[in-house]
Amino acid sequence: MNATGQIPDSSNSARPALDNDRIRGDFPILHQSINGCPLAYLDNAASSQRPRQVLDAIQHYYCHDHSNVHRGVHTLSHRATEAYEGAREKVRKFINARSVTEIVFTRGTTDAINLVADSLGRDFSADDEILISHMEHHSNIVPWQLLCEKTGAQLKVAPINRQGELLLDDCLALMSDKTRLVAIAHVSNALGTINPVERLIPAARDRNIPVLVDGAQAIPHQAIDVQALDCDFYAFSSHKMCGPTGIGVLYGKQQWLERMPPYQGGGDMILSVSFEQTLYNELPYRFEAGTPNIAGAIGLGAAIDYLDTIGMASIAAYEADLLTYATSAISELPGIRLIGTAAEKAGVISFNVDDIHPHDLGTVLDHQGVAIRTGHHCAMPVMEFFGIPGTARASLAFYNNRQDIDQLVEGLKLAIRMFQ
Ligand code: C6P
Repeated sequence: MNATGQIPDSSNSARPALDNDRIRGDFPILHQSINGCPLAYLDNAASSQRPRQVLDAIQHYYCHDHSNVHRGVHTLSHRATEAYEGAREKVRKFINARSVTEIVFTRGTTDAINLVADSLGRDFSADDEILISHMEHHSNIVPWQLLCEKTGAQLKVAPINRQGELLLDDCLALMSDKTRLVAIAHVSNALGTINPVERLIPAARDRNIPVLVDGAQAIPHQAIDVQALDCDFYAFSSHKMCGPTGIGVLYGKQQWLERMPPYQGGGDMILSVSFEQTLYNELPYRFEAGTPNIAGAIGLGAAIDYLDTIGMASIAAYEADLLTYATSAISELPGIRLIGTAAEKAGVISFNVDDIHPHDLGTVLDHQGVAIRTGHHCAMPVMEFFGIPGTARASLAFYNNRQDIDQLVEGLKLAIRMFQ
């Protein structure tokens, strides 16, 4: 899409190679009827679906290998530990981190960001500032507001334009000696905008400011190389990348994690405990207090294996083509207003239709078997910027196809007829 929201005609262009039929066969949940219609699942930004390979890995673990990790001398505990740490290595390789010591398992993106806010932010003061953007998810706003309440630090917000793009120069101008952290979404969940983190991070680096990238909506759609990005922290959730819920990752550069105090105390995060003194464990265990989500990590590892067999480059190319097709088809409908028309976009299409409430659109679509999300998408400041209560949002994954989009468009036509 270009900056004005015009979609080039791609109907005759060669379609990227990805065996969509075979891939769809891996996802049992897709093969069902909803309200008498085939399911068109277009709510992937909220949570993706899991292939059989991930379900099998979790079942195999519970049927054969389950025990607690890092604790037992018996065979099952060894197996569980090996599988759990094997998953950590898969994550390391997937994002090209230097070392597994930089991979902390969390409950998800929200938990990862809260970890950084609680731990890195512990010595922030009233002289300090945290810089975010106007398009952040609440998970990358509220933890910083809580930190500001606790420490007196100030939250600065970089502006966006009417296309939903970050105003990079304004963002850079907000960086100062007071800025202790920049925290920014790689991809906006409400708009689909891909932020120019490759340009923002070096600029922050020049000013010695660490950067946390909220990668929740980027990691399912493109290859991520944290060393090439040179970000200080990268947070993401497994459930948006075909893995289980309740598990996610905080990547943190070793130099930062080493300096950060633990944020939760308990088992496994210690080397020794006495009433006089407790010695904390090494990285990354220092940040993983208590019995972790072992099956979740193993499922995430299986999801990574699965994505690797398809290839993130193929996924990105396939989804870009589908996004162009979908945006073009939706744009042609009467009364459509696209919210988020950035030049660089991932597979999210947010829109409104005349004054039809997004929830009404979502309900009519559900009756047609089409699952989308409606509302503010946990990004209320974005909605306020555009002067709307919410949007209808269709979000894509590599297992979607043009039939899903056609079903969405037919459902929207019906809704438009009903509410006219
Ligand atoms: N966005 C959506 O429908 P958790 O809930 O911790 O897995 O992810 C939080 C989160 C953080 N940042 C971004 C950019 C996100 O999109 C999300 C989750 C979902 O858009 C659920 S609200």
